[in-house]
Amino acid sequence: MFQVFMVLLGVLFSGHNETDPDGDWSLEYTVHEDGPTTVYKGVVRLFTTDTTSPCFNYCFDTPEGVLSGPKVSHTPGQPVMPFDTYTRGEKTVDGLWCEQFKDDQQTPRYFEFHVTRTEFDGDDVNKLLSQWGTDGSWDLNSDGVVDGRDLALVLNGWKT
Ligand SMILES: [Ca+2]
Repeated sequence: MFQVFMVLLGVLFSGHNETDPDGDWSLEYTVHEDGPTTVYKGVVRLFTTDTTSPCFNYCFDTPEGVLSGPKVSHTPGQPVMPFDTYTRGEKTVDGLWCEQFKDDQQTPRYFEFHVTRTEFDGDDVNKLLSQWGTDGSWDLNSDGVVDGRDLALVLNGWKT
């Protein structure tokens, strides 16, 4: 029973730990579903074990959809990706961060990005209606309320 619970928990809220084979970086992040949106949140650390100019480069696998970020941040609605660059592919997000270290310091960088589906079905309408009038996860156009405008977006993205 406990194992079943842990498996379920793993599906709903999965934690990931990755390290670079060369020891340049470590990456910890979680992935969870919030309505039509998948939320990726974590931290990257660079290390100077073997080099004074370590590089982080990692490709996240994601669903198809629109890339965005948390509503509350320095740049509301935009991905929080404090790296040198990041690239959105069809089903990936690729981050790159290189740093020159004078000594053995390491400054962690925290990131968060969201991927929101653009294809919907009947189940989604029910979920949207259950959040009607709130500022829930089905506020697809990010105007602060789940209403007819969001329903229109769901109908626009109807899976055929
Ligand atoms: Ca809305």
